Amino acid sequence: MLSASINLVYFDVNIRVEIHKDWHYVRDLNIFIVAIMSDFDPYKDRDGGLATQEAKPKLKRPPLYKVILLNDDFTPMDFVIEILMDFFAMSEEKATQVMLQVHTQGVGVCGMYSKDVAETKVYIVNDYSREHHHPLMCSMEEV
Ligand code: TYC
Repeated sequence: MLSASINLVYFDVNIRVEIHKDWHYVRDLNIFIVAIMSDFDPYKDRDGGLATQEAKPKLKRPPLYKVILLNDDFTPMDFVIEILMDFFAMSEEKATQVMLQVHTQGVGVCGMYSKDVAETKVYIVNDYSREHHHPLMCSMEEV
């Protein structure tokens, strides 16, 4: 059921007009504005009662990647802790926990990142380890 309201607006305006290069004010020009406001929505139900549903935008969050460290028998524990603190912003306590997790379980998670950031972390950790002649291996996995 439609409901409607009619608004009647009346006001006087002064309009400036140019006549023969002179500006004149035209007064008492009466203006009526009639606005009909209703709840009729021309975009609503234009399909004549057929049930339709708007397609939901298919937006997916970009996948996250776990950056992981692998255990080996040669890399010094202190070096692994330093890596976790410097490249993964961990406190010394947290870095020690993660290092021990890798040492005892074989693998541990350094953090979760977008693909680009994860790839960069893996690259800098492996590069830094190689530069220091340690066999520490860092890699990534999609979550
Ligand atoms: N297992 C190594 C050792 O006993 C320590 C270590 C921990 C190495 C974690 C790698 O990702 C690693 N010195």
